[in-house]
Amino acid sequence: MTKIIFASTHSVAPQEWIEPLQRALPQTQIIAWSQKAASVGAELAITWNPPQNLLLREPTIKAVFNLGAGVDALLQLQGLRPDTLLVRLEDAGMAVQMAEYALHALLRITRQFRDYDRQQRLGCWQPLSDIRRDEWPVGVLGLGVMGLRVAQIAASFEYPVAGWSRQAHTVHDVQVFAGSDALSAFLARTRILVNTLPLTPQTRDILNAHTLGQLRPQAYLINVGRGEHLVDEDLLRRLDDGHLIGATLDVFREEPLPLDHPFWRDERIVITPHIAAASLRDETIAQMAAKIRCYLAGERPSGVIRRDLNY
Ligand code: OXD
Repeated sequence: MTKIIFASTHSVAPQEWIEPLQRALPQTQIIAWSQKAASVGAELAITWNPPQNLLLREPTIKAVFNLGAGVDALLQLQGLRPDTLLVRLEDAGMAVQMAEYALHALLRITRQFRDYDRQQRLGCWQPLSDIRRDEWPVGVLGLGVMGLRVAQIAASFEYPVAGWSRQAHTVHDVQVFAGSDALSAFLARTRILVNTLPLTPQTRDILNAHTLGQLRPQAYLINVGRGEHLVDEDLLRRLDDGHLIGATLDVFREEPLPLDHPFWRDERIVITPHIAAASLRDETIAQMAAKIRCYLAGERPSGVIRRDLNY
């Protein structure tokens, strides 16, 4: 019987995941990771932000199935071999949440709800200027499942939308900029920047004083990728010099965001605790079980990470 280790440093109640997974995969034995236990001889792992020593303690693991879309934590596992298969969650209800989150942040700025909140506190009845969509070009960094959905929802609300991705492709109503040579042109036409990129050595620190400074004046940042994409001090610098008017951040270099971090007290920044797109339990379990069944049948599941690209 195939042994699968379930290792999630985020799950307070792993049994809530293990029991339905076990029902969906009766031909396997799913065992909860315990930091103190000895190796169980697992062949597969189901993980979310797993402990760093997972693969050192379970060297027989051949494939790791990730309960989220971003696999940056898996790529940092000690003892990761080039032939270990890494499989990520695909959409499973996350893309619509991501689009909803980005749209909410976008509308809050462009429809001036932030200003109406302030006015209400002052008892002030004052219609502000009408929206001009051409003044709010939206740019989405990354056109994977999440980025595409964000770009499409913004386009459906008639904002001018562009996307930046590694490879050129055609997306209805979205101007696509491809490759590093096109990044400056993409940034120069963008005022609302939404980051949905995967975290790789190439994208780490991509949101820095230089790139943020290339955006249109009075720009706004929405970061739903990873905290390590953003150089925190550079965002504050660009807010202080007025080039950016604000930011909505869902992800941070350190999570939970430390209480003494300046972002907490900055009125220009909206903070949420990494909730933009949650892995919904039922959808996630159904998809993961299907991928594992496919793998056990000797086939290649979808969502395998290309190790040359790190996503
Ligand atoms: C993910 C996430 O990668 O929620 O799925 O951050």
